[in-house]
Amino acid sequence: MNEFFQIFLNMNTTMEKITSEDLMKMEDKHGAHNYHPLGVVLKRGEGVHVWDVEGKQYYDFLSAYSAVNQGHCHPKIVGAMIDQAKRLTLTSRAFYNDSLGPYEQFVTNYFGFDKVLPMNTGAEAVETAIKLCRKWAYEKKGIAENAAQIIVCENNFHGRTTTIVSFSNDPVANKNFGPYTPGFIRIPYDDIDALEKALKENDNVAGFLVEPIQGEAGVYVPSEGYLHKAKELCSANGALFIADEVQTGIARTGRLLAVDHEDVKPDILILGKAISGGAYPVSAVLADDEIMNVIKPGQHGSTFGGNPVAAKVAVAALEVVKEEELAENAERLGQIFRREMQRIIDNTDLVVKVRGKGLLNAIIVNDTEESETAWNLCVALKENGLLAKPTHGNIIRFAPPLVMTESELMDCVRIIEETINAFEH
Ligand code: IF1
Repeated sequence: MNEFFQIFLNMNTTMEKITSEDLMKMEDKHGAHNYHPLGVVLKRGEGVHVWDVEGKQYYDFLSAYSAVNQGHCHPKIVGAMIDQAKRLTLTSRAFYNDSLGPYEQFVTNYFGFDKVLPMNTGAEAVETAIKLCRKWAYEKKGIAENAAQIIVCENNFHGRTTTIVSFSNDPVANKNFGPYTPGFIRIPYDDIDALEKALKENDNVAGFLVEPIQGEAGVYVPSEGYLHKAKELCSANGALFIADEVQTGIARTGRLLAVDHEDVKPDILILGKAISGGAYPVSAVLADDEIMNVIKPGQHGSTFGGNPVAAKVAVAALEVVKEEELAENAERLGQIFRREMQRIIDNTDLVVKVRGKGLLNAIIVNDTEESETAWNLCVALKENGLLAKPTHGNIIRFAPPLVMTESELMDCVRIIEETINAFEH
């Protein structure tokens, strides 16, 4: 037998013996400790399910933070990726490629904007929106150079770059990462008076950057009418309304976009995560010509942004959302889920509240933010075959893939109920 083949065989047999424990140790030893994962090592995914190294099956109730809305390894999305990967993966934007134009036409029609600026990650798209907003403010609104301000909200989460963590008020996210980028005004979320005051009291406001539902803050849904009024105030004061729909977008909350619940069209729309169904890092910034045309050649870009694989994957992922009516399913199953959680809450003192929209929901555990109760409950849920992650010590986010069926959802409700009832705290 060929020597190399023999080595390959040996490698394969050793690989097969590797346990979850070994793999966790490997990450702990060789990887930076910038995460604290739940103790499960996943090896395979299909639809609403994932399997660990030992073959145990779980329902995924995180969906990679709402990136896998279309379900794990959706055959249409993976198929599009493989086909394109075999033909052409990257040209850079120094040349045209035959996938980008069709994608740009498709995605702008899909969301109703003149133009798209393609990027890769959510944070990059947020950075792009900030740059676009500032440039628009200087060139169209006539704000003095370097004076533009962008209003943001308390407890925001928009990503991890230096500028984005500069306007976060979470010390975990920004302590010792200074000096911070200036030019941001932070106001309370879901407070329309605070927004009006900030717009009136500052002459140099370029825009208002907001999450339609605050994800990291604990799935905080603003009062009805907030987004609508916020957009009106922005328009009246000549400030751009910038919606970060990286997490809430693409059917997650029961509509294509979370702003659709209030018939709001953002001036700048930021998308990421599920625009690729979790198959590939794809993000996008959408705006009409009047805004987008302030960016000229050389002023912004990315080696991978708008690459042919990303373009094909995004078209397939967005087609799946419509073909499989994922927004409608999220809306319907979300109602059932919150009703069932409320029924459980009525019969336990461990959980006090459920909130959310569509299939972006959270339960609030009866303990302090500093407690480990939510974490321990997630460990118990994992043992019972359902994966979720706490946000803060007393909040658990529940965000399954949107391809879930009603009977699967009821099976998950049963797991959650049994876990809560058996949980000692
Ligand atoms: C991590 C949370 C979710 C986002 C919004 C931009 C980005 C995100 C509204 C940046 C990213 C993530 C990233 C993930 C944890 C996570 C998250 F818990 F922090 F809040 F989804 F729930 N805008 N959200 O939510 O996108 O650059 O990551 O592609 O591990 O940090 P990215």
